[in-house]
Amino acid sequence: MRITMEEAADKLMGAKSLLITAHVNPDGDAIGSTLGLAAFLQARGKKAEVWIDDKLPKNLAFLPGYDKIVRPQAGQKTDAEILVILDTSLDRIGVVGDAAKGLPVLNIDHHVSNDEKADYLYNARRAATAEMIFEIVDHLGGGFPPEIAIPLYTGLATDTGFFKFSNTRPETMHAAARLLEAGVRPELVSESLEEKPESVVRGQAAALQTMELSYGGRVAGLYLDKDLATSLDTTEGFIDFVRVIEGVEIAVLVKCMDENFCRVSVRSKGLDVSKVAMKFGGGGHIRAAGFSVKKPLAEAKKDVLEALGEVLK
Ligand SMILES: [Mn+2]
Repeated sequence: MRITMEEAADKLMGAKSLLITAHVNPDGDAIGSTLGLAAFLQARGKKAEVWIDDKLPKNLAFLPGYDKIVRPQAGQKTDAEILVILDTSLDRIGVVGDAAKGLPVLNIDHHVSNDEKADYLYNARRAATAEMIFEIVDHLGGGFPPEIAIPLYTGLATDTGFFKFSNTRPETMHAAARLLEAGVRPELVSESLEEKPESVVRGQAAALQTMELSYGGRVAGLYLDKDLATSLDTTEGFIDFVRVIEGVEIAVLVKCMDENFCRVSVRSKGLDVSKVAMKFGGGGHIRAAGFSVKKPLAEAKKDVLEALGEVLK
């Protein structure tokens, strides 16, 4: 059942003990909104625990409350009265769903794709779930001490690419401004989020060495062989290094995890690359797609470039 912000606030205030969770593979908004809400409820004298069924990103360790997040074991049970799911539907919370079986579910989420299976769903077009929590906390009053303000600001900042993406509305900036007034230091948040181990920066440099332009500069690619690909902790964001090159219409990352197994990501600025993914048995959207090719790097690269050539026609 869909409910309003005021009704969601009532549900939160009506419980003495709450279990709060968010999606697996958690991001800044998932962690920021859960920690901000938990801190608010604790300040109101409630028992509020955060359980997330996954490893947490290290670059969020600066958030107050991060250390208290529980990664539940399979079979672990909660004694909370209500399960509060943030930033996702019920389908992406891992074992927390089993731990809270039988409990009423309050779902607060800004994704339009929400499956609406929760008992109570507050869903609204907002830049981040953190923006929805900001509104609830503001509605209920009590201000924004650091343990609430810093996580909520982080959720807003990460889901909007630091207020760059099209989901950044005037209301988003107003909420962020209120959090700055409450004392959030934006430079400390961004410095913490952007910090990387030396190995990651060296990995980026090595990956960039493989950059090649094709089709007169309309396609830019990074082609990582097994040695390089398996030495990297992450390749998140690598494709954006080449996507921004002037004149590039399609960016591609080919990453061979084995002699005969390459993962491929493709991003376009408008051309439909989902067709290419489909051809190789993968999937995705018009501007972003992924698939794998069971061939060595040189052959996988040739096949992928050939298929991209069709898209450029
Ligand atoms: Mn979000």
